[in-house]
Amino acid sequence: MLPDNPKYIPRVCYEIFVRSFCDSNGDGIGDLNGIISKLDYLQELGIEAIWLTPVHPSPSYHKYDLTDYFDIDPEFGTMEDFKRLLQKADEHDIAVYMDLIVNHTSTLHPWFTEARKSPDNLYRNYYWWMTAPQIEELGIAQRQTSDDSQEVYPWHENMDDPEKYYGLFYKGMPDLNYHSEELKIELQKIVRFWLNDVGIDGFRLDAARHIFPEWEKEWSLEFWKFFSELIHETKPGAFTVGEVWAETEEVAPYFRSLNATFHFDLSFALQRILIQEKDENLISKLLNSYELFAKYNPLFIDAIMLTNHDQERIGSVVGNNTDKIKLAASILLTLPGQPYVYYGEEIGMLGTKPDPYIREPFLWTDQEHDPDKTSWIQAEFSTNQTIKPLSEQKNDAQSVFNHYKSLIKLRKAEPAISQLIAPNLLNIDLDDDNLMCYERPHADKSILVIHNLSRYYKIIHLPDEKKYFSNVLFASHFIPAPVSGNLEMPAYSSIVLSQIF
Ligand SMILES: [Ca+2]
Ligand SMILES: [Ca+2]
Repeated sequence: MLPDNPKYIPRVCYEIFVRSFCDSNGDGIGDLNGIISKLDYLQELGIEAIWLTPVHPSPSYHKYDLTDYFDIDPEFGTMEDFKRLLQKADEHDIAVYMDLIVNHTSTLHPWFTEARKSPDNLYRNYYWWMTAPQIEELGIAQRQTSDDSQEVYPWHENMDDPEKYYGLFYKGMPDLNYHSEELKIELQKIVRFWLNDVGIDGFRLDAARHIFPEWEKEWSLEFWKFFSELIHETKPGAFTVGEVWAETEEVAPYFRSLNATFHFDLSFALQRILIQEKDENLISKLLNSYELFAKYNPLFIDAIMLTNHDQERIGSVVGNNTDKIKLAASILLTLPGQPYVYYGEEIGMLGTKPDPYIREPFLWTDQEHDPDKTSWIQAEFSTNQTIKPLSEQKNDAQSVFNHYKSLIKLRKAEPAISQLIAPNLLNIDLDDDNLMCYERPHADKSILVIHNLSRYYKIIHLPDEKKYFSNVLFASHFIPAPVSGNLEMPAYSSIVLSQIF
């Protein structure tokens, strides 16, 4: 069964790393009331849905290793705060998607503290256990690292237990085993609780391709079928967006059961294009991926992003070049799909790994002791010396913030750009690798987009059959309207054109 078509699909989304976004109570840690206080800001930016990184009780700063599926970590607030966030977000026409981690728990989750006690414990089969000879026989003692896990030895010792447990990401995150019918019943309770009792709008699904381990990979797709049916029974139209961190071919089958999946291949392609300042047939590759996705689900939604909380920030990828930071946004926000802006991208925040430094405090103002600013970590990359805070950018028409805001406004105003189902996209070849040009055809009003990816000044000659695109809807720099199809474009500039009616 295909997932239910959501009743309303947000056109521009925003990922919030909760700990770093906004602090409401002076402890230096971002929290739910902090997010509530910034809903006006998010609405001004044009955001229609927020994805919150995990909010459940957890011993870590990132909280991807949870100890309780039914509560809120006290560092972030209370269940009452969470419900108020949902209500206030709704008043701002912003949907809320919660990160749901079904692949693993913390070793401190009561299921695991029970399971590790003995092989005949009632919770033992919630996790994966094997003896060393069994692991050897299956040849699964070691694995190749992947973009989403650096773990080479996924089997971990449990004190003097003859069996080891499986933890794909690291020893503090034991993988759950959905061969257990009891565990599936627990999952049903979790999903019903958050969708119906609490009332969230959807889930971002963590580590979706790893639900079953590598030697039983085919079961992961079965699991999501079960999950999709569970959503259908619980709250039809609740939104699901999966983290399937893999190549497009491997991602596509997940559309059978999920509304959307994140497009990692596109994210890395965009980064390469920006670094190399050259196109690599991106539009043709995208069209191929759409064809593949549609085979599994004609209503597929391509969840697109420049980067997320697991990737180096786009500002650093492009060497903190403001023009290229804007160019990245111009491409993302004019391509088909459902864009996810990673918090801070809209002010050009920087950061490279290790992970905490791609998750630094949002810079709201230039006050040294801004009460909204989180301080759980000393920022190395995004400081008042390197980044203009939001308060300054708001008053600067040329700022990265106003660039994002204008593009999001344009996207929402133009159905050709924001069309989500059945992506409308045509490659226009301008015969120059430094340029990228595409059309977003639409019955009422088609749009033509051109980017100069390079440091060179370019004069562009539109093909004869596209010369009627002469009305400038948006330009990143001052770009005169094309005269008989000829157009001047400075370095790293973008222009969005329509017909003159
Ligand atoms: Ca706080
Ligand atoms: Ca797993």
